[in-house]
Amino acid sequence: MTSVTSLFAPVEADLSLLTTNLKKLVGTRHPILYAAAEHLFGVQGKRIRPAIVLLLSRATMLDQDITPRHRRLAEITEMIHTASLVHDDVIDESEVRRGMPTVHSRFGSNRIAVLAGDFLFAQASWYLANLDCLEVVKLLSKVIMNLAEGEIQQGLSQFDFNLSLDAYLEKSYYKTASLMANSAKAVGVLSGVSPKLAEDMYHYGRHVGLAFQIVDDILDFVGSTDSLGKPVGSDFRDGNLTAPVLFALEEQPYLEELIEREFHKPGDLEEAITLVKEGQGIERARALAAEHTDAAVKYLADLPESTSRQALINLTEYVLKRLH
Ligand code: GRG
Repeated sequence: MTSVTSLFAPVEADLSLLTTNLKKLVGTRHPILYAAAEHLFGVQGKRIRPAIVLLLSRATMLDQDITPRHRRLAEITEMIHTASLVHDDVIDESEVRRGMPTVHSRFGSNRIAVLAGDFLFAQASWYLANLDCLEVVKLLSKVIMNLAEGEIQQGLSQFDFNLSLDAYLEKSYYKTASLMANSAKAVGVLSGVSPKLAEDMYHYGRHVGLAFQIVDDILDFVGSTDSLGKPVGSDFRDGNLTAPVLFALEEQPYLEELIEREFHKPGDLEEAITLVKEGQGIERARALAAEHTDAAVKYLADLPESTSRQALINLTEYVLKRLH
C-alpha cells in the first residue's frame, strides 16, 4: 500500500515545517498548553487535511512558491481538526486516540481538555482573521459551526435505527467533509483561481471527506485496535449508526432489536457486530465510498498537470486502501 509519507512527497518538507510551527503557535502561552501541544502535535496524526491544503496550494501556484498565507491556512485547518478531536474525546469519554491516551485521560481532567480544545478553536479563529481575507474567514468559520452541528446531530441520532442514509451523509458532511471542502476552496481563493475552479476544489474536498468518513466507519468494524488507535466497535457501541449498519439493517431485522435495547444484554454488541459483518453492509459501504472517491478525481480535471495534482489523485486511492 502507498504509505502516507510517499503519498505526500511533494509537500513532505511543508508538512514537517507545519508540525514545528503548530507546536510553537499553540505552546507558547501556558505550560499546560505547551504540554498539550507537545502531546497533540508530537504524536502525529495522518495530517491528511493540511496535506490536501498544501498539495492544492502547490497545484494552483505551480512555478511560483506557495505563500505564508497558504501555510497558515494549512496550520489553521489542522488546529481546527485537532480541537474537534479533543472535544469529541471528552464527549465520547474515549481514553485512546492516535494510539495514545487522549488529552483528558493524559492530564486527568476534562476541564483541561475542554479548555485546550477551546483555546485551539479560539487561536485558529485569531490566525484565520489575520489572513485578512473575508471570504476565507467566512469559509472556515462556517466549518466550525458545521462541526458543532455534526456533533449535535450525532448526539441526537444515537441508537436511532430509522436514521436515513441521507441524514447520515449530511452528518458526515458536517463532521468531516466540510473542513476538507471549505479549506480546499479557501486555497483557491488565496491562489486567486477562477470561481469555477475554486468550486471544483470545494467538491474535491467534499467527496474525499465523505469517502474518508465512510471508510472510517467501516474501519470501526474491520480495523484492528492497533491500526485504529482506538478499540474496534467503539463508535457502534456508542450508538453511532453508520453506513455499514444502515445497509445491514435492510437485510438483518434482528439487528434493530439489539440496537433498540442499546446492547444492554451481555453479548448483544458482539452479536450485532457479527450481523453487520455477515451481510452486504460493509461491501455496500465500500462501494459508496468508491463512488465518492471517483467523483473527487473528476473535480481535479481543470487543474494543470503536476506532481501535486497526481498526489491528490493518489490520495483518493489511499483513502479506499486504508481498508486493506
Ligand atoms: C465547535 C465548540 C465546537 C465543538 C466541536 C466535537 C465536535 C464539535 C466535533 C467533532 C467532529 C469530529 C470528531 C469528527 C471526526 C472526524 C474524523 C474522521 C476524525 C479522524 O480523523 P483522522 O483519521 O485523525 O484524520 P488523525 O488522528 O489522523 O488526525
